[in-house]
Amino acid sequence: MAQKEAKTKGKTDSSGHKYDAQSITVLEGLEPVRKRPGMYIGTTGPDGLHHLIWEIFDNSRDEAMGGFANDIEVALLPENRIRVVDNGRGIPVDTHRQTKVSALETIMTTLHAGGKFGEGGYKVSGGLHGVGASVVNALSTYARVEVHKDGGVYMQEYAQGKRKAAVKKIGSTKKQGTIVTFQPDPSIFPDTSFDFKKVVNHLRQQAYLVKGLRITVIDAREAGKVDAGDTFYIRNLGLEVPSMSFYFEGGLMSLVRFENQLQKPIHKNIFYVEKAANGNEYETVEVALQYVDDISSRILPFANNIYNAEGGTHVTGFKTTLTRTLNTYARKNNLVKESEDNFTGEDVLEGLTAVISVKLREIQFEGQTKGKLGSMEAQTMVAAVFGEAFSAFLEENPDDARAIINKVVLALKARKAAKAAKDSVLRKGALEGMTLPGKLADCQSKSAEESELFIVEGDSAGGSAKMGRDRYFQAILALRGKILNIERARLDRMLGSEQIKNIVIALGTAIGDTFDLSKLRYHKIILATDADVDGAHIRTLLLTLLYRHFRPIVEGGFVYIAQPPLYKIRKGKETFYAYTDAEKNKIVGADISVEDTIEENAEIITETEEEENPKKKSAKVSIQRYKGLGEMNPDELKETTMDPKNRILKQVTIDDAREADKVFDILMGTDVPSRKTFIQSNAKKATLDV
Ligand code: 1YM
Repeated sequence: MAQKEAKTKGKTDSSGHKYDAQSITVLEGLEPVRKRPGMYIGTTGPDGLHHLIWEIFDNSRDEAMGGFANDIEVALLPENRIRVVDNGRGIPVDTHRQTKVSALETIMTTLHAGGKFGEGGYKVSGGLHGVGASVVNALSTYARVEVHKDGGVYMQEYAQGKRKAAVKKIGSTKKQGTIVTFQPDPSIFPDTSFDFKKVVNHLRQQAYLVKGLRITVIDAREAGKVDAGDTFYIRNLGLEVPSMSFYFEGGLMSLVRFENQLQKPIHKNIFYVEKAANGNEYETVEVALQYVDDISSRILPFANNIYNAEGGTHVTGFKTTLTRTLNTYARKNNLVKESEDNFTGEDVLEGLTAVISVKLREIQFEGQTKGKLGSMEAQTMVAAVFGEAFSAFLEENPDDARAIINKVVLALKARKAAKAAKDSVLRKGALEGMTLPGKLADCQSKSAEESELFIVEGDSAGGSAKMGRDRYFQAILALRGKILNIERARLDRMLGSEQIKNIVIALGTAIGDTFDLSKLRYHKIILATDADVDGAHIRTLLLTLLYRHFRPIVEGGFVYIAQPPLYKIRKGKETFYAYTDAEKNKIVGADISVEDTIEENAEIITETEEEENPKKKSAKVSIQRYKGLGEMNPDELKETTMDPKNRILKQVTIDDAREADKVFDILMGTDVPSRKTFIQSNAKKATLDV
């Protein structure tokens, strides 16, 4: 049963910041977490699963931000276990006055327990952070905490959030720190397998946010049984497994440099400021920025080290201050004519890479996801700290300043020219024409909520899709692949292309200043391209188009990628479709290898007869690999890719689209070396796939 105790407002002890078990407040059992996991971690999908790591990691990171730790290791272990280690003070193990149990146990087994929220604490908190360990514990089949503190090693184990026994002293140590191991509960998470790349990307970002903190990520899942034994850091076991270590002296400045590594900076010095605001060392503003030769902008905002995908008050403060400061500087130094218009917010953003990180004691987010910062004081803090430092930067670095102003002036001119051009296009009615493109096989429903638009590569797949669709709610727009060759045309020029125009008209939202999300004609835009290099190019182009010109459609979650099967497998009388190689192997039986016998155009790749494989009963298996959507007949396409009952759709996130935008730049861009490596490494991948 959930046991609730009276909330005893945490009284800080006289020293003002030393916390012990007594400062923990508000206790509640963990049942609610297992009943409604979504309330605590957002979702039980991949994001929620990875959130478990972030929660434990955050406690280590907070310890580092307090100046008590500088070395964190996160290891992915066999059986989807995670092990997080830090060299901080170690979670307190002394006994709690109210509960008569150790602080460690309280933190691990009760909700809302945490000693970090009273006054005088060193840390800033993102709301739930620091209380997350119990949530992770509740959602794990197994968890174990080992604390090295004051010469002793203390240990406690748990199952589904319940302790197995009291905290035990299991040895002595010269080390100091905390080791948390946990195994997510498969009855809560449909898929408990972690994505190493996702973990690496998140932790790299965190390393930028905490200067001087070393973060190591290790993928030891393939290492056989990992017995850490007395080992504190797994990396000391000398396993031959993938691992990465991040350590950035430069903090956000390093992050801007990283973000710009494939870009061409237009000025040399990266602007950087880190300063306490309000004369309060717990409330800080940190900003780094650099302009590159590009039209899109990349702003990465963080509040208390939490990434805010939807921005918020800190971003507002930043943008208005950036615009004001650049206008003031340009006028003061006669870099623009007096008669010229002021730069707008849009002009000063072109080509900008900026990272904004604020730390606040009390933090408010809008919505549950922490995607948007709501704290009003962040706006004034950023305006004050950034405004002063950026003016000084411009004064002290006149070469950088001139390059930036020139770029912004160019953006202003381009904006005016584009507007004039668009106005004339609109006058000609090119986009407004009521007539939908002939290429579009529209659906009957007029309700956007239930309507879907399949953008299909190639006329032959388009034909199959038209025959296989449910014409009540599914519309088909077939693209002729070659014209969309992205190596040929720049995106801006492509807006003049017939094909792109068809997409724009089909979407119904118009483009640019007249864009109106409420006019979107389909709430599912489904990209169906082939699983080959050309298909990937076309998908990149479409995502880039959507990212640059229809971002709200992506942000609204209206864009999907169809996942056609890779193989059709006949096994006796049954037919299976496999969407991945792993699935194919599972269906076929792992002992049958077909890889070696693939022929370029062979439909049936292999047949395994009983004689060849006597151990297998009735192993007559035929495998057909689909090279493109056009190879499927209408029924197959309907059954596997279009019918909501069976199909798999991948929802495109803004991160996916941003990634595509980057890839597009590499494919199109002026940076020949990275284009070369990109194409080479992907060519390799492409041949591996076949
Ligand atoms: C691998 C996970 O949880 N490290 C960690 C957690 C704590 C401390 C140190 C800590 C904090 C404080 C004092 C304090 C936590 N302590 C608490 C509580 N690593 C990991 N390292 N002493 C140690 O906040 O003042 C919650 S988390 F509540 F006990 F203070």
